[in-house]
Amino acid sequence: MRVLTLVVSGLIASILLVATPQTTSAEDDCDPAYPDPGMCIPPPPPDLDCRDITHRNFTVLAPDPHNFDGDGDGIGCEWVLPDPSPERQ
Ligand SMILES: [Ca+2]
Repeated sequence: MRVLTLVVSGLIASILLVATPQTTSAEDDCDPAYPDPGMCIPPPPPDLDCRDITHRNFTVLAPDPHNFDGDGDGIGCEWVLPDPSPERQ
């Protein structure tokens, strides 16, 4: 009876482990089209735009699922708009 209790406890523990969301696989969700160090952009969905991320001028490989490299030169989000804040004189 003690053995059965141990087996059941083990099964319950296993089920709980499996049911617990894994947070350590975040890097596995990085899209290989954006391989620069320190970058981790997940593949769509959702489709992201440059304004949705903080990275600029990063390497983009085909097929560029987010279309960060609109002009196809292999560099993503390099068309940063000028700072709209007025210059102090
Ligand atoms: Ca580009």
